[in-house]
Amino acid sequence: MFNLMSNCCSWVSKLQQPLRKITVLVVGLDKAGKTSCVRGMLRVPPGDVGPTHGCVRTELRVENYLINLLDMGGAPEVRGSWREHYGEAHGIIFVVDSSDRQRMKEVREALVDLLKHPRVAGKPLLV
Ligand SMILES: Nc1nc2c(ncn2[C@@H]2O[C@H](COP(=O)(O)OP(=O)(O)OP(=O)(O)O)[C@@H](O)[C@H]2O)c(=O)[nH]1
Ligand SMILES: [Mg+2]
Repeated sequence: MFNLMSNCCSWVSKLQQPLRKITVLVVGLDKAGKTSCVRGMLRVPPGDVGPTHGCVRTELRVENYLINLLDMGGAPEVRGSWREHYGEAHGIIFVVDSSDRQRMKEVREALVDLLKHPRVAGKPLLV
């Protein structure tokens, strides 16, 4: 009985908490699986996804968080545009296709480039 009351109180207090908005940037090489990961998080069936152009924004609600997911294109010629969003990102997901061993050097270069940016320093990073 005490547990039930305690669970109810914590549930009610969670409901009363204000919605917290955060922004998560999703980057990585082209065809790494960024859009597929985002679709997985949104519980959308995988399907056939083409290359992402620019920045695709979607919202995901997790408990009291409203997460603004920024899915970026990963082609070499558009990677420069990632940095336009480093400032607004609270955290970064760097997607790697670990089965694509031939591109590990390119992955390393893109990750090193990302990490040395001052607006990325100190922010949570999930690889
Ligand atoms: N076998 C397999 N295929 C996957 C997986 N994840 C993604 N794919 C396929 O790989 C291809 C590229 O996936 P995307 O999610 O579009 O990759 P992306 O990183 O968003 O690529 P860009 O938008 O071009 O930067 C698609 O054809 C997906 O269906 C996976 O876990 N396993
Ligand atoms: Mg994509």
